Amino acid sequence: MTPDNDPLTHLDWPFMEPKHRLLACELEAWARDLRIPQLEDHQPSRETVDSACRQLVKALGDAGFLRLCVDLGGGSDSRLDTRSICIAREIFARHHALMDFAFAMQGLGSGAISLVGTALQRSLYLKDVAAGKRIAAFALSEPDAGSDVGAMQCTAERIGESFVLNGEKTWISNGGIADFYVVFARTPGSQRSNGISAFIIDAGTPGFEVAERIDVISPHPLARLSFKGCRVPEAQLLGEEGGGFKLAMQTLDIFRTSVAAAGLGFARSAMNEALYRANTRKIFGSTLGSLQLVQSKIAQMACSIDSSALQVYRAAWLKDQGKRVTREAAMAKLVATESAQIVIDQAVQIFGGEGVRVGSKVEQLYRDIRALRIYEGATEVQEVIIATDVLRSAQRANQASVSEVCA
Ligand code: COS
Repeated sequence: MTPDNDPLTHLDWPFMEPKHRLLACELEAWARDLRIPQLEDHQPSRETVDSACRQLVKALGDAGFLRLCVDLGGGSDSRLDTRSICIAREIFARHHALMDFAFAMQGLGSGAISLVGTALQRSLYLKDVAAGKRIAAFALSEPDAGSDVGAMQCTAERIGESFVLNGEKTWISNGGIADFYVVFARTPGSQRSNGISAFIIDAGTPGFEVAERIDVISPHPLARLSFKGCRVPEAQLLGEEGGGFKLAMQTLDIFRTSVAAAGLGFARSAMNEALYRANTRKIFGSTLGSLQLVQSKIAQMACSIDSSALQVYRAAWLKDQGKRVTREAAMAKLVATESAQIVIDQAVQIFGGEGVRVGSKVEQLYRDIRALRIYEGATEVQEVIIATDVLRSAQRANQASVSEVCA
């Protein structure tokens, strides 16, 4: 990384507190010094990726950083400091996509337990997740229910004091290496967002199996899961029976902003690479950076990065004030991931042929960013969420004039 583009200046913005700068410096030093040889492999096998993730989770747990995304306290989401989660994801993503992944999935996978877990569930699962001793996964999507969560078909039928699950989940991050999965399933016969409940299902529970491992362009553990007569005791029900849809949305409200932060981290990494290239590559008797067409790209990239950072930390700060941030989190995710894709593409362009060489940093980033525009709510879903909220606010505003609001 070049020293001329300080990626921590935004920590002086009023969204932040002194503790955030301290945290960022600690995370930065840790991420820089961590040595996991498998992370250097540019075309890793599935086994290499699994092993790297396990080591990362353990290292993050040993360092105490997983406590940032796991609420060991009393069950209110306000205990999770969203700005700290975002700072961590931004820094980790700038160093390595899998470092960010390992951190984020411990948070997302256990997020619903942090929000509504009973004292017993919290003590059985959260401590180990925070210590990096158990790997967590969030199982919401299905083959025919990705963006449209309400179309979910996986069922959970209550039989006495147990629930029996039947169906499938897919695109489940950490699938195959997780020790437990937070699985969403519906009461047979229920419709749309009604009747969906959440369950904690341990790996190895009879009737549950990892049906298929899925390989993707930015490798990380991912799988399709199958449930056939999978019986779990009532004690594994998470939150209220039928409260699963809102619980999933509330979990996503916290972590969507952090996906935006990861996009920001990838963009910063691409920017650093592009700046180094622009300042050192000789062309037409000078450097690449002296060409105005390259300067135009650098200017656009710098604007995009600052715009994304503003959106990310506005949403994170609002969440930390205890506000509902459905709209702001969706805006941050949309802006930061879409613009990171463009920033990285521009960096590849600045590198020319070297930018598409397998194993170059910008080539890796080009693959790493793509999924962020799809997972935890595709860009199009964020647009629906934002537009619905804006339209609703406009209807409310029709009833209250601006002068009334300002009075
Ligand atoms: N927090 C709390 N409650 C929420 C909520 C949120 N963020 N979003 C929706 N709800 C509530 C609504 O208020 C509504 O409650 P009532 O029935 O009491 O009125 C209920 O949940 C249903 O909401 P809605 O009608 O908006 O649901 P839709 O079926 O129209 O779906 C979208 C809404 C598209 C936003 C939802 O399906 C979604 O987020 N999809 C993307 C899913 C996703 O991110 N998948 C990736 C999986 S993880 S990799």
